[in-house]
Amino acid sequence: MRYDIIGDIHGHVGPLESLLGKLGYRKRSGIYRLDGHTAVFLGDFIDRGPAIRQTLSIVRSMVDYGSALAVMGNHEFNAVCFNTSRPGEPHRPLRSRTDRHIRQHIETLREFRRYAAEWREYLAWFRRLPLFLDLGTIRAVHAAWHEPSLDILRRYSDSGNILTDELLFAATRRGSPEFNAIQNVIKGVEIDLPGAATFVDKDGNERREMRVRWWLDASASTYGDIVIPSRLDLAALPVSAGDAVRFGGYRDRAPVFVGHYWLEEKKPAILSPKVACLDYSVARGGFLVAYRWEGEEILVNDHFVCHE
Ligand SMILES: [Mn+2]
Repeated sequence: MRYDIIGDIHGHVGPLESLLGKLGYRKRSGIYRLDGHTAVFLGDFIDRGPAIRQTLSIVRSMVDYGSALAVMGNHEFNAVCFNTSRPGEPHRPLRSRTDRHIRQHIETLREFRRYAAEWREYLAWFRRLPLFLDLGTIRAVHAAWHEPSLDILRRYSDSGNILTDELLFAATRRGSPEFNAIQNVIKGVEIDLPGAATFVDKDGNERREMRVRWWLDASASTYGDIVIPSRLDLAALPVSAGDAVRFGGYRDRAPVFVGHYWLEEKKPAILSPKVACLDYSVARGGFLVAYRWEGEEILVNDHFVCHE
């Protein structure tokens, strides 16, 4: 089986159809497919973009038909939490409705304003998306293949790593092992910045945690080496012993594909011989990117395909 792994779409249906076409998928009876190939979507179908309903319709029809697989992104997880309350507390959604959370989700809410039943159906479908996929020959997860976290999630479901009610409620209690596991796997492994250092994220929010390059093999020596994105003012700052940031790297046989990191390079490149990120910021003027996997254990740069 060949896999075509596809990064974060965020409602950009034009690039999605153009990329599927470029990969050779054709619409038959309304569903994109290509014999001998399975598409693997890495999550983050919704929010930000101009055509979220159409994007969901294409992705879901392919998954239902069997021409694609999909994992859950942090935007789908957040949508489930935004629209679900704890039992007995109907007015307290699992994700608080702050301005920041509404802003992140507003395009989806707008598009589905007049399609409430359809939106509820998609929320139920999100709940059935695996949190990560181990296909034997390759692995797919939205942000990080972090074994200790995956082990925590595996306890909840022996049938595909689904967000069960029990896991959902545990994972939305800040500080619980399940909360941290979901954070690591679908939002990215983060560290606190040293001292009073902060940075401003792409939405203009000031943060004091940063995502780290979990796939790195060597133990890192400066914060500039380990954080995403690289920051000049952190580049020379040595990692403190107290932080004890050590990277086991990723060395398993099966390559891992992730989305999530809003990469900005004009030419996609592997992160390591075993890890590739396919999020090249289509929702910010970048590209929708796929990787055509043909059986290789060591990933290669000429297997990336851009939507234009
Ligand atoms: Mn994401």
